[in-house]
Parts: sequence; C-alpha cells; structure tokens
Amino acid sequence: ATPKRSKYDIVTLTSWLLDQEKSGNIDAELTVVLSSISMACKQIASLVQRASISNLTGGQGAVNIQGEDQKKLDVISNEVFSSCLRSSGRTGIIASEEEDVPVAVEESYSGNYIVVFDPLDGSSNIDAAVSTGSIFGIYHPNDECLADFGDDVSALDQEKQKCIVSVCQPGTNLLAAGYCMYSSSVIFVLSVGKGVYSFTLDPMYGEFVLTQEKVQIPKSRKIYSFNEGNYQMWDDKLKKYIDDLKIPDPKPYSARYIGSLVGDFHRTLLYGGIYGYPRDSMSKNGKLRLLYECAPMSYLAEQAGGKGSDGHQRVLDIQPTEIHQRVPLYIGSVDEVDKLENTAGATP
Ligand code: AHM
Ligand code: MG
Repeated sequence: ATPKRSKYDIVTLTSWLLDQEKSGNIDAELTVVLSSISMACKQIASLVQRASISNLTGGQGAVNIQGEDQKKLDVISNEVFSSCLRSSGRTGIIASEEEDVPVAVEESYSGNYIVVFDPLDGSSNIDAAVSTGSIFGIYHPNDECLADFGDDVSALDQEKQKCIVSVCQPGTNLLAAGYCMYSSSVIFVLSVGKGVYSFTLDPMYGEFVLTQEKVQIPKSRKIYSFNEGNYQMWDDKLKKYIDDLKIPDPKPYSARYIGSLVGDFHRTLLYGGIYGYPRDSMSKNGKLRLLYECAPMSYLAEQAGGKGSDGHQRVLDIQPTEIHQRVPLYIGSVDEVDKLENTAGATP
C-alpha cells in the first residue's frame, strides 16, 4: 500500500525510525545502527553510480576467503559499511562476506549489536551498470552458541573464536534485516519485525523517503528466477519441476534472472513468483551464504507474507555452523515455494 499524503507531507527514513523507537519496536541503540547503515548505503549508491567515471570498475586483484575475485567496489563498499558501523558506536561485532572472520569493534559505546552484511552483492553486474545491492541483518549479542566448529577455528585466537560463536545464530533471532538496491532508483527495504517498509532515495533531498508500507508478496505468480545455465548439474526432480513450469497452462511461467540477489528478490517481493539458487553436482549447498544473504532475505520474505526455504526446511530455522556457510535458497510467493518443496524439495 502506498501511504496517502500531500505532496509536501513526506516520511523520511529518519522520522520513520524515530516513530518506531517511540512505539517501542526498536530501542535507541538500534535506531542509531540502522541510520548508520542507511548512511553507508547512500555512500555506496554514490560510488556505484560514479564507478565508471571514477575508475572504480574492474577487479581489485585479490581473492576473498571464499575464493571469489574481489572487485574494487567490493573492497571499498566493505570499508564504507564497516566504518559507518564502527562510528555508530553501537555495534559490537561485524561479519561481512568480504572478511575471513567476524571482527570485534573495539570502540563500541553501547548497544553492542551484531551486524552481518554483504556490502555489495551481485558485483559481477557492476561493470555493466546493472543492479547491485547491499544486504544486512542485525542480532543481539549471544555467547551461548552451540555450533560445532570442529578443527576450523583451532588456528584462530580466542577473541575471534568468541566472535564466530556469537555471530552463528539462526535467522529466527534476527531483530531487523534489510537491503539497499542500487538500480534505476536507490531503494532501501527494511523490516524491524513489524512488516516490510520500502524507502526511495530522493536525490534532491539526499534522504530515503517512505514509498511503500506493509509490503506483501503476492500469494502466487508465474515467474521463475533461476540460473538455468546450471540445469545439467541439477538433480532430476528439479529438472522436471523447471521443465513443467514451461508447459503452457494456458501460458507458461516467465523467466526473469538478473544475477543480483537483491534485484531478483526485490522484483519477487513486488510481483511475486519464485527465486531459486539450488544445490548442484558441483556445489552441494548452492552458492548463496546463509548468514548475510539467505537469512536476511528469508526474514523479509516472511515479514511480507512469503516464504524462504532450503527446499525442505525454513531457512530461518537453520542453525549456522560456519560464518560463510552456504545453503540452497528458494524464496518468494508462498504457493510457488510450496510447489517447489512438494515436487523437487526433498532431494539429498
Ligand atoms: P556475490 O555476493 O559474490 O555477488 O554473489 C552472489 C550473487 C547473487 O547476487 C546472485 O543471486 C548470484 O550470485 C548469482 O550467481 P550466478 O552468477 O551463479 O547466477
Ligand atoms: Mg553476495
């Protein structure tokens, strides 16, 4: 629903956050963390928009912990995000796609929230000026993680081990999650557990302005969003599920795939359908990361009346055992995700 208001009666993200604080939905500390994230997103938006002018396209010449080539903007966006969170003084631990291990923020003033984020998702699209985005999730500190890390952390010092333990929480513990999409407009989508709200960056004001409240994913829609280049590596049930979507009934499903989770999810949120990144014979858990990609998006999907699944269970119920853990993801309209689970879900 779009709020009814006169031309001059705008709600900015800042005033919306203060309202949420007044209503007791978030505390003062979380308000500061969320506004520091929105500041980081504005900076990244400006860097992304000017990338080819400022010579920020192309690779950094480095590889991240997950063996992926880092783009210049991956590295810069990570620094922007981290420094905004540090200077908020309300963040205790941050964990990023671009960092090997979570980092404790020494200068935290109070609050000590844990923030997980992917500073620039879909970076393969940057050089062609196609949509990208930042994704984040926020947790309370929790030192009682039961995850079994095996030998993985033996080489890490105690401080880092403590960080890993507190970051590994299931999505059900999320206090807030959201993303910012850098596209034909810059859209900031957020939930603090009371529905999904969408803000658009007004380039004249330099402010995020509320443009959609209580966003609901349509219950079903004949759109599918999968990288079908991987088809030959999928199992037979999944191949059949995809083949069946193409049968005219009376029309077949439409295929839409950007290759940026934020863009593909945002379209799915507004139009409905299903986005999927399945496991395949080369990647047994798919590609997307549980903590800072699948869990925040599944939280938003559920807050919008949709569903996020790994094929047979709710993504938010998965207890992470590693920071960069991958899981298959199927997300979007309830009926579409149910159909996937019922026909192709229970594959090993
Ligand atoms: P990234 O975080 O390295 O950018 O990778 C994640 C991206 C997602 O945005 C997108 O959904 C997916 O990778 C696309 O992968 P593929 O190119 O295999 O289709
Ligand atoms: Mg990513």
